[in-house]
Amino acid sequence: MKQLVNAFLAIMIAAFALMYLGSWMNKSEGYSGGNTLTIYNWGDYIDPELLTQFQKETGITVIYQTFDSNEAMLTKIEQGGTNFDVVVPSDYAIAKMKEENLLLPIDHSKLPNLSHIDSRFMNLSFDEGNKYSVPYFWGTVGIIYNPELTHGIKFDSWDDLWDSRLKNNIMLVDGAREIMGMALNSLHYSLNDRNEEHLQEALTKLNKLSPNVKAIVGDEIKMLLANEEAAVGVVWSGDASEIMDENDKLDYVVPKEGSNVWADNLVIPRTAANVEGAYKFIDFMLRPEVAAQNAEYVGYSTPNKDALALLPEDISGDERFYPPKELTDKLEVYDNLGKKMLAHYNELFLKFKMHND
Ligand code: N2P
Repeated sequence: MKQLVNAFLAIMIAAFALMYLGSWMNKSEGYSGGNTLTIYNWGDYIDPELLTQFQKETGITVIYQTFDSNEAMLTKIEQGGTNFDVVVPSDYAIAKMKEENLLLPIDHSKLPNLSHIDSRFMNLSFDEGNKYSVPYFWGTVGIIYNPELTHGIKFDSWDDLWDSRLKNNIMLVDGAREIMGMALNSLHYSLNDRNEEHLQEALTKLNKLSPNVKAIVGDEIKMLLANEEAAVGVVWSGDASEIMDENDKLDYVVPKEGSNVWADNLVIPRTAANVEGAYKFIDFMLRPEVAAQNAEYVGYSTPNKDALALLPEDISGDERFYPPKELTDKLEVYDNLGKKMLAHYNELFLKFKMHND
């Protein structure tokens, strides 16, 4: 028994010593625990070198967490108990967060580098005057395909995906809005349609796609398509550009029935713990050299005009990933459908996913 008590005491002493050492080490960095910045971003959506550079320049320690859909991010922030300093939602998610009073207004005077953003990407309907959000990346949703494996199909229409020759050969991005939107667009409805009959029609049509669907996947979709695990994918434009960097046989199109044009922006949640740090980080990401390096690394399209000017012509001149305004004006932005309708879209997408299992 005595031995047991001694062992217990030894463990307690060791634990206290470790706790003391931990707090001493924090202090010895010269910053209190407050000098950290917590970022919540999509997976594969930043060049990690830039985080290192930011930490070196500012002495701020970055804590970095990722999500793979707006829905997952929204659920987490709506639940409360988080203290992210910078988050990267898409357009409709920003509208929803504004409505729910989850965001801090942005003081433009603290962001001198905001002047580098192309006016085309400022003042968009989800956040007029950019009161709460700062452009980060933008793009479309479309079809990536391998011409050698797809029987000469052009993929200029969403309906091409239902071609029976593509059996078990398509991968879909795991996003409720993206896949419901694709089905609605294929039926010539808006990707923001709220009509129950149209939504059920979209689900029925999606279920008919199941024989062709090999998998519904997150960020791994890039690796899988580059390795030719499937001949076709429905993906975000920037993922397509990354895949095509790995495997130049592939091509990317936005089908003629229309699709989604989206904008991901940096925001500061109301519960942020380090607002000054958040401004420093956002302004850092807006620097043309930083934004250009980031765009080259992640493969997505930058809204930063002075960064674009720094990119090689084969990137900035590629209209598949930098479509002109006349073209994107014909595409749709996701509306904030409201809590109930968004949940309904999620539920229909889940039904389709279960149909695929
Ligand atoms: C990056 C995801 C991009 C999100 N992995 C498109 N809104």
